[in-house]
Amino acid sequence: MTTGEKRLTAAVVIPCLNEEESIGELVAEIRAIADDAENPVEIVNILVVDNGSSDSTARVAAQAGARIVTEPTPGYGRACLSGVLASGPVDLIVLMDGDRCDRPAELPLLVAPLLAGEADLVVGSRIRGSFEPGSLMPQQIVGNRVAAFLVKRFHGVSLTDIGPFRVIRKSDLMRLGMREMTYGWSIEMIVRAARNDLTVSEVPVSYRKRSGGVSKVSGNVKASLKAGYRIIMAIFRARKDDSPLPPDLAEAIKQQGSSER
Ligand SMILES: Nc1nc2c(ncn2[C@@H]2O[C@H](COP(=O)(O)OP(=O)(O)O)[C@@H](O)[C@H]2O)c(=O)[nH]1
Ligand SMILES: [Mg+2]
Repeated sequence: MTTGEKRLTAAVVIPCLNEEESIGELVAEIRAIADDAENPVEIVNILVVDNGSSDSTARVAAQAGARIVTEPTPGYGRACLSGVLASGPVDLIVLMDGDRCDRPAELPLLVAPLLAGEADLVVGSRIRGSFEPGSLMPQQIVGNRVAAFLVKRFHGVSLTDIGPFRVIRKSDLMRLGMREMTYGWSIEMIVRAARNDLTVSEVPVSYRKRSGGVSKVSGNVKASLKAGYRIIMAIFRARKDDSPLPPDLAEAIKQQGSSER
């Protein structure tokens, strides 16, 4: 990056449920790239969204320098949306999980297609990149392939993975009308982006084993089946706009509209 050039600002949103063993180090890794003047975007906010952790996730994350968003309603999607709504006036939203599987140091790779004007939503693909043995369960790989197949079939978007590490302009994300409150959130974003004529692309990323703690989804067969069902149903739901928007999102969109007029 050349000196004097204005960088886009970004907020990193991390949904977290009982991640006290990994969240401190993850926030430290993000702060390390945030302090790097060579980083192509300026990270102005690190938001850890906790809804119902029974461990010290919130305390550890706050001590590491994150802002804590406390969301009373449970759910992965609900947590992501609350983080986005609390992120303030930033250009970009970066999403990643709190188990330290995604690598913050790869953020420059993720944002490159967006900054080059080649993509509007960039998703990190662990399949095109790499993953440590045991970090992705077979059912996760297959489930994501099935979801990717349906997205290709319905919307012509070619992806190899539906990963959590991604970047999108906040203004674009706000107008997508995200409605999924649980694990359908990630696929919903892709389907709604495609329906809104945004360019969705993927870049290879590498994926680590979680640093500690317990998987809420892929490590458990029953939870995986349930999440898989929700993800597939979310693809079909995201093809329509017939369900009401979450009230806080509807209000934020209304306010954004009135301030733009
Ligand atoms: N706030 C919040 N975070 C969640 C919830 N469920 C999962 N997470 C977080 O979402 C991320 C993905 O969950 P994880 O258990 O790693 O699922 P896996 O990657 O499929 O094994 C982790 O950072 C979790 O802590 C939830 O209900 N609320
Ligand atoms: Mg995980």
